[in-house]
Amino acid sequence: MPRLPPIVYTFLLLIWNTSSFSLAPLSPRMRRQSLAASSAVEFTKYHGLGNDFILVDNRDNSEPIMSPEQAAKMCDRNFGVGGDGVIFAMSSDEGDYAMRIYNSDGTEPEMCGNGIRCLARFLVELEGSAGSSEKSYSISTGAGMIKPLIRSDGLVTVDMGFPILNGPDVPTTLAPTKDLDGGAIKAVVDAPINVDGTDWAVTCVSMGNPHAIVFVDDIASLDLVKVGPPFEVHSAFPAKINTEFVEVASPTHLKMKVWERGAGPTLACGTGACALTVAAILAGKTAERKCTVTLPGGDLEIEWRESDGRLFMTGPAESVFGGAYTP
Ligand code: ZDR
Repeated sequence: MPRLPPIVYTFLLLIWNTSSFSLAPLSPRMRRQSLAASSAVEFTKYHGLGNDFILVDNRDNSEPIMSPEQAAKMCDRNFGVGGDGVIFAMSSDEGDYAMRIYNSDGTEPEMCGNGIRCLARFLVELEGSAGSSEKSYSISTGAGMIKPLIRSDGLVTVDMGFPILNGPDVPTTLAPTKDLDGGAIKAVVDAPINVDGTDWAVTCVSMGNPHAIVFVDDIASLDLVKVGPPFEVHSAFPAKINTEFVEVASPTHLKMKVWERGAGPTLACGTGACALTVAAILAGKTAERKCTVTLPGGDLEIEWRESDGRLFMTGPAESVFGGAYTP
């Protein structure tokens, strides 16, 4: 090999030392070795309809191996890996696994619908059991036990459990407008709210994490970046709020834009798609229990099952790349 001038070696060394992560098409085994050598955090990047997450194998630790601040830095799209959140695959006594997630601002939500589809695909990869057969998991989350099923066509159907409709439990301080279950549940449906000087009507639904749903006539003309932020921090939502703006295109087709708590405008929101389907039924916008929800990043199929009230979400989850990141 020809000798290179010393300046070239210095330059190469400098690049090696200053790069905070490397894109690595490495096998999981090779990546494990490089983690041990450098104490970098291995990750795999996934997305569900463009709602993108950094997945970390955290099965050997009872707490996430990164702090919320480190996760927020890792999510930075210019100075880090880039993502709407970091998801930690944890071991669990109650379910097959547990999920913890930090939003891109470092806050910790209870649940993430798109993220749990990604987590299911990540677990199959970690277990080395990827194949064409179906695979289901029970995952312990801040919103209870959630059950994703990887179908043989690669899509993931998630049993998202039951929506929480009692206003104070969402939580919201807005006055309830609708009695459900013979008055046992006081729901906030199409309730008036003034946000930053504009009057809106909101329906509030929790999927473990809180959502406010606003029906609009024309989603295309909505200025999300202007109207989203003041909803997130409105005093009617003590835990802050994810806000979905929804146009009813037909009884079985709902179009949405989302401003997420702790993450801003994302391309998709699984818990939000479930929450808005429930809201559309409660607010009398549709009587259909099965709807296609079109999000900026693509479509999810949502069913609010009539027989038992459970919600099911079906959509894709794709792995994009893996690497090692030095916090
Ligand atoms: C909306 C979400 N991306 C999903 O797919 O369900 C969840 C992320 C968490 C959300 N930002 C929150 O509740 O703080």
